[in-house]
Amino acid sequence: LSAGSKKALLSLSDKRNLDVLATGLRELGYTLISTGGTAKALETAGFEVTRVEELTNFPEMLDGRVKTLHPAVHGGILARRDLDSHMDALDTHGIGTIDVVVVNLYPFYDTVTAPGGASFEKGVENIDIGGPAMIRAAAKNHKHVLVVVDPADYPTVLDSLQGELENDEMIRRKFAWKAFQHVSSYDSAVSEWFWKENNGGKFLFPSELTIPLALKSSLRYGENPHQKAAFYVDKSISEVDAGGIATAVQHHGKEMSYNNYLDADAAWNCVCEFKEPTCVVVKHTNPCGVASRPDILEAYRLAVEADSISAFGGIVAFNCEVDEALAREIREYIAKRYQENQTKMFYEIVVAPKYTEKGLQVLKGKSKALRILEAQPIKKGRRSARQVGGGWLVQDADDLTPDDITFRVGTTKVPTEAEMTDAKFAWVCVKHVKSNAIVVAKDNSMLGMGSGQPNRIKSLEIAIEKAGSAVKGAALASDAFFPFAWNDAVEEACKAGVSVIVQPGGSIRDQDAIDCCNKYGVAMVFTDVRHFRH
Ligand code: 93A
Repeated sequence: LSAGSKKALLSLSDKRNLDVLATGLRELGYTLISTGGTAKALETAGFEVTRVEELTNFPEMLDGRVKTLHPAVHGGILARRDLDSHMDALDTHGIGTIDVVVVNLYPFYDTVTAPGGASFEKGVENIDIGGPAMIRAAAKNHKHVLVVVDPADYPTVLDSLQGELENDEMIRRKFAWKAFQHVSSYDSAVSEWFWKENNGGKFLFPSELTIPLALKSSLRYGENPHQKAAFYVDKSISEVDAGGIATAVQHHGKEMSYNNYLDADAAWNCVCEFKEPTCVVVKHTNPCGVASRPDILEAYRLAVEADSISAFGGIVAFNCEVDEALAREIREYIAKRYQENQTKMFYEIVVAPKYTEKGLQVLKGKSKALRILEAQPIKKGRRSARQVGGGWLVQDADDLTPDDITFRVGTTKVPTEAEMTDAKFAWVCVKHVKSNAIVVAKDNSMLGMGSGQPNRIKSLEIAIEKAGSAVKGAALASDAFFPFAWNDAVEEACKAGVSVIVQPGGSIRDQDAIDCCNKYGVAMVFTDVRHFRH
């Protein structure tokens, strides 16, 4: 092992993106040092590797329980390069410095949560000891050693190892912070698992209502400037798999605020419901425009037009790539309402799963402010938590989609195929609107919505008013049942001219609602599932 060359120690259970990392490190002149499995994977991929055993002059022993727990490894990581006494000690013992440490840990979560479960012994065997020791050592000595725990960071890491970034202490501190977080959430999962096992309980994590949290960032302030705030991420699923707004990459724009995160989350969760190319516009956590079209440009225009006044200053989400044409449309589109004074639309955030290079460039444009997020769909089976005075309410996320439920026709009039499609579209939208929620939709576009009113009929009136003349022949969805029909919400919807109403049912007056629809020749479809969003 040549004394002069820079060295990177790689010990990885999750070997994703290993070739990207190894290629980059080799190009930068690093010698690769690895533990057994990682070394084998590197050799198979054609890389030259030094095995840890060659450093320690010790074989990996005790079935791998002792691989890297050795002064030749930990001395090489922990030595202060700025202290002669440390460097002399390395010399005396023939130990070389290690400059980059890339480790991810035994898959403890995945093992103990695997379908069918795992034995206690198997859980114990998957508690990583040597990995966290190296991560903590490298993070402690971050001034001299770059520590990496997340395969998603490899491209950034490679950038940070060259040019003027190479010795940027703040970058190194950021990686060290992430490393300590990684180890601490790993250990809290282990301790929680022991607690459950000791108490005879099954470790149901992550479907059980336990959320291990790790600080992601502090925020400038909370909902209002006088409230301090921070953002914590749910560590129950590895960061690479988690998806959702917490793991979104911000390509551009002002720092994300507390309210930005809330709104971006609402927009992203809603747009991810749709399979067709879809655009969702959100204002204050409520979707005010939703449209699906094969042509995403058209979907975008329709989503904005649905309520162009509210769209101003809103969040725009897409479930498909933003290319140059779409980016131009986002920047240039002037909604009808603003045509007179030629005001362009202004948005707080654009969020999408992907951007072309040109698309990003156009979106960045002249505006420094626009926040551009790249997010991945959130995994099903997560939990949501809300705070109440002195405690937290935790529940499974509302993951139900139209594919999971049966749409049961209750009226004489059976909806046409197109009307049923409209009903389902409205039903998906209404799930994302605050209760009491009413949505009017047609042809895969939301035409109007009423949200957050303490009185269902008020929400309905607002939705119908927003839809205007387009309400005729449209579908109307209600997040919960109608307590009254005659002279109330159902009759008002019928009189407004909707063709189909979709609702969960379950009221003692469901029959009134059906009778009322029958009188007006409107179809009523029951879902037997409620979508409250309080
Ligand atoms: O069993 S350990 O706790 N003892 C160790 O000394 C040790 N050193 C690295 N686990 C240890 N590791 C872990 O092995 C790493 O954290 C990594 O997850 C894994 C990589 O092993 P391999 O390269 O053989 O696949």
